[in-house]
Amino acid sequence: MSTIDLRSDTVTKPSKAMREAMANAEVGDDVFGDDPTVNKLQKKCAELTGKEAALYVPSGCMANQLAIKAQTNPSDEIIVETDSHIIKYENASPAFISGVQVWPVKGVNGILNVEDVRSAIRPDWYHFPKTKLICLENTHNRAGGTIYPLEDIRKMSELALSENIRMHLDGARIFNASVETGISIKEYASQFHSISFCFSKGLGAPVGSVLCSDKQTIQIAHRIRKVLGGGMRQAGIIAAGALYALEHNVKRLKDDHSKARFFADGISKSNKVKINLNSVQTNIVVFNITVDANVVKSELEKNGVLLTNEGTDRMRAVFHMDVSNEMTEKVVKIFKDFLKN
Ligand code: TLP
Repeated sequence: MSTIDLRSDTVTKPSKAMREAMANAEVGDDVFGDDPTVNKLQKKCAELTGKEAALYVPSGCMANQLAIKAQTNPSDEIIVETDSHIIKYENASPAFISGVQVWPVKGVNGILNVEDVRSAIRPDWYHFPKTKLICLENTHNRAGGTIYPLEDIRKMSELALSENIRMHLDGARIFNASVETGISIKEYASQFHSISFCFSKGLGAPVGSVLCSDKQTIQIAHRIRKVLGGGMRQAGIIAAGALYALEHNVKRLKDDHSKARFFADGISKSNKVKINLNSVQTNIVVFNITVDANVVKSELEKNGVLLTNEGTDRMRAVFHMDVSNEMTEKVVKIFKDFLKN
């Protein structure tokens, strides 16, 4: 029985063609700045986002944390959506690495209300930290892959500009947003001082993320990457996978969105599932369930289907290139059969 792994789009394995591109990559020592493939990737990402410079890093967490560290000082404050990856899944790194305080603001489906953010910005007073950075997430993972509307982003960046606050986008899955809306990566990135995105999620590369910003911010991030032990040597091998992903795996993300939609529609027919179908906008499906999610998870596992749960009533299924349409149909059937009993 083959496994259908819906735990994350991070589980994708490099295709044969991607592996070939990786095997044939020209390499050098990237800590000396000598790796031609890493340099090519960084140049391409800077162009793609319309930023001055880019830095290839091992993970999305590192990209976010470098962005925070490079744009704040210890004792500053950053505003981040309550359910964001930065708050939920990065081990309080803003406190640990940057010495900043995170001020969480609750959004709806991951989207922040500009007025809520306005009231969270600290007035200039010696008792208060300085608000230095606003971080948004697009698509929003925990909200179920929701797309941050460009109009809302624009309003936020106008506010940030007027308050002299910088803006960072955790764009781990920005390509999912871009293929779905038709809005270019450059257009999204233009509203932010820095943007990070991942090659190792829906794009199907085995390792790596990138941080794009102005030259000065990237220079600082480069030093901090070294501090954190993130300097990589012949990284061209993995960067070649990332380049391959940008060339071949972007448009196809739409297929993942269709599979997610098919799955969501299918399971929504069960009265044991509570799902907001409007939140299913890309490749992630987050839903509530009235049966103990731990039980659902282990029963599905027996049928070769892997999902994740948070607590006893919330589950997540993520669609990606290693899950075919047939597999998706099979999962819906297994799921419905299980819930019937
Ligand atoms: N998300 C992972 C887990 O960490 C939850 C997943 O399976 O979805 N930003 C966002 C929005 C992310 O979803 C993730 C990873 C990251 C950053 C961090 O990327 P990595 O795992 O490369 O450090």
